[in-house]
Amino acid sequence: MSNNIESHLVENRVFKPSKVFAKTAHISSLEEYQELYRKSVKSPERFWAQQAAETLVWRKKWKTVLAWNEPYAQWFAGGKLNASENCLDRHLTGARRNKAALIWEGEPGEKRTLTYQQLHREVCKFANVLKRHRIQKGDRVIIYMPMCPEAVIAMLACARIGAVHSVVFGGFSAEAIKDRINDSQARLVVTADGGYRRGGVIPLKRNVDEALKDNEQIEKVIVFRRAHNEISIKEGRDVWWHREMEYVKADCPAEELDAEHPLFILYTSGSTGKPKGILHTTAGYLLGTAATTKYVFDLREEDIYWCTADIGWITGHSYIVYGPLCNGATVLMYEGAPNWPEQDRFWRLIEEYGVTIFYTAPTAIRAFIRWGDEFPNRHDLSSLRVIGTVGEPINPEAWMWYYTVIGGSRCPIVDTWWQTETGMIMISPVPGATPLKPGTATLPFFGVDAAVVDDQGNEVPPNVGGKLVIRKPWPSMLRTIWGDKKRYRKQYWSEIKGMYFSGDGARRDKDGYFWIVGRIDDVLNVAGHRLGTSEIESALVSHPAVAEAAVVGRPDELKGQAVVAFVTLKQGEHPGPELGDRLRQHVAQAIGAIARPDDVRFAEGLPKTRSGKIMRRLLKEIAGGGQVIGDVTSLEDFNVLMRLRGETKEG
Ligand code: 7RM
Repeated sequence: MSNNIESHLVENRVFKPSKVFAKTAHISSLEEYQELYRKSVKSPERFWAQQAAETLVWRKKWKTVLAWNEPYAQWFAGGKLNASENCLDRHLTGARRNKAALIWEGEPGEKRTLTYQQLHREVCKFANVLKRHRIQKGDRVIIYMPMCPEAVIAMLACARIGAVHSVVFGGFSAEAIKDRINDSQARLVVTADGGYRRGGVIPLKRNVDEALKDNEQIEKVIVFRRAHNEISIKEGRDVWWHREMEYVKADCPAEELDAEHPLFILYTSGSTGKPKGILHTTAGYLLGTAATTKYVFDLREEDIYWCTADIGWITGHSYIVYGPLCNGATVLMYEGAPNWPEQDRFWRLIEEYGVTIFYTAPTAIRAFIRWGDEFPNRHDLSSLRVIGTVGEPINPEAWMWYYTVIGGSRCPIVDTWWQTETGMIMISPVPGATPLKPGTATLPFFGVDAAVVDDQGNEVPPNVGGKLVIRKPWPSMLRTIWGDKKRYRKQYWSEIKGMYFSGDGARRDKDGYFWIVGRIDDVLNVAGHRLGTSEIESALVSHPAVAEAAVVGRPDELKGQAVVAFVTLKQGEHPGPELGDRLRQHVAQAIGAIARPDDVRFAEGLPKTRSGKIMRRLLKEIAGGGQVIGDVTSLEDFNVLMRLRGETKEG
């Protein structure tokens, strides 16, 4: 069994759903979840067909639920619908017409609310703007916008006419825009003059200008005026959003589209070089995101729902736009940074708007912990009823903090595991039903046949690590990598025969709960023991001095790999050899001597992607004493990398 990833960290805390919560929840007991789950994976097609009939509005019903020709899936073939109609028009016939769809706050403090009717009107108008510029069904449109309602309007306007949007995160550079324009062969870019972040203005239009140097392919750039910063306008190419909106009618019937019509391409940085354009299609994606939004967040008509992700990330697509709006929810959207003007901005927003559902990332939670409890403690957070996390494993100590300080020991935490590729949440508690344990995403969503397997595809016994796979197709799965079928098959469908391989390592405990141990590529091999990164990191974070930790392997003659830990400390803690020794000891005690770090290196920050994931690949290159040679375009803060390179060993 030496091939398997070992697991040594034990977590015994369990939090059962409260009776009060369960009473009104969509799914109100573990038995109910289990029964529904069992049926749903026994015949997923029946489950999803029933959901599709309940959840979506169709122009024409499908003929076949699933046509599966591995690795290509077609869901609801023969069916016709429109995603924008499902998110807007369907809500206009009753009381929801005047319900807030989007409540927006800009970083400087402006406030706007758009009802479903108002949002519908804006989307129709902007769809007509796109049509005026000869954008048609199937054309690709790049959206490079700040977090403001117009970003959502642009996405839904594309969906309305069958154009394929590709949102580029507003923090990405000109280089990244250029790559994505080239790969998608887009003809039009929607952007803004600028957007606010931590008191400054990000010059979005300037980045677009740079990306478009020597570019012949882009015919039009539509510029939304947000920050009033100075920009240059290229005659004939660049037009103002507000001017364009003056010329068009508010009437734009939604195109009737095939269930499998492409909805969007979203680029994710692969581990090497070229970004992958993940393609999602209409019906299956919408169904997966809508159903999970309803059950995982236990969504109700009166909720104020806030997901803090950027719209340029899959979490923004699925859980700010398509999932919530398809359900007719009220979505809060905030433009800026959590620490502007002070570190209590998020808590201020929750109090002011009475947010009931809050969804954020472990990286943010670890930052909140570092900043201190005084910031959330200044505010009344009692409106919250469900809180969630996504993006990385959440360390049990961070989970406990989130549970008590933010959730008031009252709100279930939904730790949601999924990927850009999966489109929807795949493994997560269902609040009201699933007993929670700090650090695990718990159990699969209905219709999701997730498993932990060895290299031959056999399920491994409880508490043995292996590869996290999905054994049956699901509606919101990616359909391909844009323009690269070969890579699609190789990356996801070749590792283990007949199964989708996620790239993650995991184990299941005796209750069947999934514990993500990290990316398979990051697994360490120490003297013949295969160790996932997340347990060692969690052990470090459980020390009171530690804010954040990342563990990587360094080549070692004796052991194969030595364990190197990069650690950032909480405010007021001081780095030094003595603390380094204490941390090494702490890990040995929590997990065992095999996991004791050989080096502890203190850092001011860790290199992260824009969505907050620690980039262990870079740390590995630094720990090995080598050059950082890989792709760094997705790195959030280049200075962090520079500082780390200059760091001397302290532990
Ligand atoms: C939604 C998103 C996907 C990768 C995935 C994991 C990691 C995400 C969790 C998690 C542990 C979680 N899409 N990941 N959620 N690991 N627990 N709840 O993040 O494409 O950007 O990343 O993120 O490694 O494979 S993503």
